[in-house]
Amino acid sequence: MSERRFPENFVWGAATAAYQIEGAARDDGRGDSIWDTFSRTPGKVFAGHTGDVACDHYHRYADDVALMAELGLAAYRFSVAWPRIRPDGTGPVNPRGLDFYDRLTDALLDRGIDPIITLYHWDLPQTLQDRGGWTSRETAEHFADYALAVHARLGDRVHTWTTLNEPWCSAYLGYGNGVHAPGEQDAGSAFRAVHHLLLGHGLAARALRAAGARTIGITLNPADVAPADPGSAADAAAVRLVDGLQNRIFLDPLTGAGYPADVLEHVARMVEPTFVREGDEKVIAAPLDLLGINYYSPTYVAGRPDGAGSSAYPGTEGAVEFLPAAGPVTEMGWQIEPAGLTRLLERIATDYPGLPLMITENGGAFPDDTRLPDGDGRIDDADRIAYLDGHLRAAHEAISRGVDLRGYLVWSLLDNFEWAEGYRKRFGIVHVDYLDQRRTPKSSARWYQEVISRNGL
Ligand code: PNW
Repeated sequence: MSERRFPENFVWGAATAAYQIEGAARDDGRGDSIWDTFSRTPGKVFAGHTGDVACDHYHRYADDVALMAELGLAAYRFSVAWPRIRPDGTGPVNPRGLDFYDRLTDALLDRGIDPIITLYHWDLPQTLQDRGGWTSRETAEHFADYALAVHARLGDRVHTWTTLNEPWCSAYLGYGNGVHAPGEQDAGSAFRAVHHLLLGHGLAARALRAAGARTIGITLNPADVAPADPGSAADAAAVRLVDGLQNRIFLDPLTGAGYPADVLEHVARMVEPTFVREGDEKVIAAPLDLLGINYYSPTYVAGRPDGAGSSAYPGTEGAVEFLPAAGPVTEMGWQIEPAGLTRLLERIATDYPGLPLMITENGGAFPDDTRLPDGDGRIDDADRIAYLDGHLRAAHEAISRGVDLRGYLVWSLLDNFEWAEGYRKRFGIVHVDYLDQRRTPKSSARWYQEVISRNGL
């Protein structure tokens, strides 16, 4: 196979999220988040797993940073836990919570690793949920205040700030189908949440800019949506609908075009969109320096005029069918199709020109738990290497077609708390033994180390 080199200064890194790795759920004045409440509610998370201990990264961050340095990472994307910074969501800042991220930031910089902060990776303070959470407009304002508090402490050293991780998941899985915290199931709530998340992003981006932040972005999980049957008009309509509800509902307002008319029409069938106030779209369109893209799998849809489909999208019940994966899948059941990443990157670069892109998550869960370290401590995750290799080739292909792709962050550095799946799904390039917290780099970590050192495949 021919060699593929990445552009000079291409950023190689790894990503995690606070609730998935930190543990220390009650340390140093941290308040509860909606994920604490949700995971402690029987029946919500596989086998009753919680993030109480997770990878104990809160206490082991120094070793984890040493591991990142060993792998040669240039950047590390982590999230800040809002309930550590403002345990009640709105009240006084908890300096001990900020101290942790201060130590982590310094440890990274000491090793020459660039910190990329995500301000919200799904752990809303429970007290704010008690007041409506993201269905409530005030949450957007509190989010901007919280963002400023983090920036005030870390802004002298951290230069890349992303506001939200995957607001699609927060809104549709959290408030629409209830698979994620806070577990609400209401289409209207899901759309209120979309708007207030975007508004929170815009208010935070504006505040961060005024405070001097250099690079401001947001991470989405846009989908490469394709029809089951390219010749079917019903499938084409389903593609348009899902593209609207997953991609354009976020990307259009973020880039200044406002909400798409067809999407607003769909929303209005479930809830009167009076929560969209005059001037909001201008706030949401705050200038972006970076768009983070999380990609795992392609999306194939079919229209079901008979109403017999099944769908996670609020208000599409019955009208859309998501096709079961064809071909190889990861342990999540997600279809493996690297070409979908090329298509997605090209589409975004074409329809939303001028936005620097970064792959802020890509990776796969594979059944490593059946391959615990053997005598010589090796975990040969050849399937993960094949997945990553294929997607890096796909990313390289997009670059060669002119896409302004600045970096790639693998999901994830460590095996961790995979939300509703608990610890049974492992995405790490580093194995975590949850009994003794031992870290063991898998073969994929060594492979990635090689890729980084050669800046190519
Ligand atoms: C993303 N879906 O989550 C998150 O950003 C990570 O925290 C997570 O661990 C990773 O991907 C792997 O799941 C998603 O159901 C969760 O479509 C669910 C979906 C998509 C993304």
